[in-house]
Amino acid sequence: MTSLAGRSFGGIYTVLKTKVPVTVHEYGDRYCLIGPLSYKTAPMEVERLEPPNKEIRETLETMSNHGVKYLFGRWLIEGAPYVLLFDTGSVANKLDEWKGDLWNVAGIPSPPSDTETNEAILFGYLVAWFLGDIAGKASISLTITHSFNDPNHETRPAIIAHFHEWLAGVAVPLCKKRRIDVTTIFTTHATLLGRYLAAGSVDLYNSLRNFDVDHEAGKRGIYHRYCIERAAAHCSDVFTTVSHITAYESEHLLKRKPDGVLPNGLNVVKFSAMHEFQNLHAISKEKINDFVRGHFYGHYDWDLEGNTLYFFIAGRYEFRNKGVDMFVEALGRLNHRLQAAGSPVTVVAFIIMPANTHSFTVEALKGQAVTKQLKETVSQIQDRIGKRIFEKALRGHEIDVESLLSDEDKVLLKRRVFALKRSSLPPIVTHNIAADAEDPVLGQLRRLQLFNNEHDRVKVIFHPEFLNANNPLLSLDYEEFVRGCHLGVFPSYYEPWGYTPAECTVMGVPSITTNLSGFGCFMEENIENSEDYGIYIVDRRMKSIEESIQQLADQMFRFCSKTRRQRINQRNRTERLSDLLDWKRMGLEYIKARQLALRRAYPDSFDEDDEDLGADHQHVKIPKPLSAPGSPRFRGANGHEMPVDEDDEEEYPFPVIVRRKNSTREEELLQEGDIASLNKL
Ligand code: G6P
Ligand code: 1S3
Repeated sequence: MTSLAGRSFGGIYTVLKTKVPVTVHEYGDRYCLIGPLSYKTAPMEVERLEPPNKEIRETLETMSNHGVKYLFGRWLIEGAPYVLLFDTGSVANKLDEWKGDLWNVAGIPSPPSDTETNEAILFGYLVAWFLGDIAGKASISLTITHSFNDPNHETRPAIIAHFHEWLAGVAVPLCKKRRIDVTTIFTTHATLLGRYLAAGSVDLYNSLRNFDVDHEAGKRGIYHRYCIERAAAHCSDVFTTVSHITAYESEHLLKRKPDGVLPNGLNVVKFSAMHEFQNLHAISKEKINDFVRGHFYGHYDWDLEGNTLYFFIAGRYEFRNKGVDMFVEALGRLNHRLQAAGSPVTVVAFIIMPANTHSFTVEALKGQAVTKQLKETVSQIQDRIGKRIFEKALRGHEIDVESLLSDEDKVLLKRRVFALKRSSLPPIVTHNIAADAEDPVLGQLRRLQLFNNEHDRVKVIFHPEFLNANNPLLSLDYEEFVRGCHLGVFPSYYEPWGYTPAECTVMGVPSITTNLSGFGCFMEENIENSEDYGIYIVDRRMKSIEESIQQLADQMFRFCSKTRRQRINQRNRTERLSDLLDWKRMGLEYIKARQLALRRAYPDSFDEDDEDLGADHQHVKIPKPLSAPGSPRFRGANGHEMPVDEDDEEEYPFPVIVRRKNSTREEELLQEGDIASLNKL
């Protein structure tokens, strides 16, 4: 059974939603997700059903007799799992009683005014009530049966309750205190304190051992939340997190070393033909091109077809934690370097992060309107010219090119061209930002004078709203936009996992990440020379800030120096990594965690006493791709030589490298890069 916070907190929603198909594949209807009920979204997402299981029906009836409202049904997503959503508002009258109890049984305080914590308490008590009642029923049949090691051993039912994040964590200490017959797993996707500390000015990772955690949490007004998180970490049978970097952080900030790491996966949808994702890139890029033509009207004087690269950063607006500060700084340097090298390349860098705004700017809307008008006019004139040619040709007349454009057409065209003149530079932001003067992104763009001048080789567009295909400016969904871009740049400082570069990878879009992000570390551990596969990793751990910015600027510059052929080849390699991130593979770690939870709760049912989650077998990386003959170096307009990577040639399948003696089948497949077969093992 899985508990979830239900609302979308960053990528956690993605974890739970995308993991459903593999979990349903394993447990079928014995898998059920539990979350808080939102009357706004649930009717669209859940099909109401009578609980098919008698014990669940009885338990919910009892709860309902005590005033608890809930929705049981199927979550209408791939896998269609059962969900049980509790209306925390229906038990709001219990809040004081339960807060008092939480203090008495677990010593966890809760101030009156923190609504989020109050919600978490109500939800936690409802879940513990439900689990306690279900687990107490002698003939329970909604169970996750586990085949124990000994095939002759009588299988017995067990309930595994897996809790994600502190918001779902209150039930964990309650299960323990009440000795409810379930085994519990608690997964934290970040630590509360770590996120706060990182956003400040401390050197988080070098100071982790030294924080007075209670004091630091108290200073930030999150002591009570911290207590819930820490209690969940300590009271669970198995404690896990999403990456090694967050495991290290948890060990010092939550004072329990996680039993293992459960990295996040994705549902990888493979196209039947390899080139299809490349075609999608070209189609989506054309849509971005249209937007760019409109945005830069009057200043559009560069080669959009072959020499324009789209970079982007996207996510919640956390200036330092998500590394926007570093991205913008490095863009400033890239701009100078491209200019100095006389590069023909123009980079358009998008920052997609929601901020408080008062809608679109008039200038941004006008740009799209005047270009649209011009396009329509040209198309009408094209029609008229076509008719004229046809008529003349039909009558056997000579075609006089001069006369094809009528005087009216010429005037109309002139009017449209005049409308394209502008006295200002193309805007660096698409919306009116509420706190324009204090906005950190705008502040930094202004300080670096990244103003979209004609001589700038790096143009910037800050879009302070998430993307949507119905948006009048940039009419693309996020996925389409990512596909059309060339490079995602995510130089995060605090990133327990980081779905943005992972999503780029499965779409075959190269990206830049850091060795402070769970994803970056995972890729570093699994791939030799990850840059060859389009995964650039900035060292934010051992390098100074200045050195990291320089490294990021170098990586972007190197990317700009690639030929189209090299970019296409690199995208192919990036896309090949997607199997590595598939839940079919990542889900194996969840299976191990559940095994361990059962072993810990029911040790007598197991023969061995092997209590380990961390695989300590020899780790083999995906090797470097075959090196290919170097391509002719190309020179910038001023004759400077631009560096070119030696990765022109397609090389499929991945090279087979010499097998080591005694290597396991898994290692062999890894060495061959045959991740598809690896998943089937
Ligand atoms: C894909 C398409 C090609 C196109 C290329 C552009 O590979 O299949 O037809 O030429 O993208 O790549 P670029 O990196 O220049 O956007
Ligand atoms: C957290 O969400 P965030 O963006 O606040 O959980 C995500 C899912 O595990 C993870 O990808 C991300 O790094 C964390 O920070």
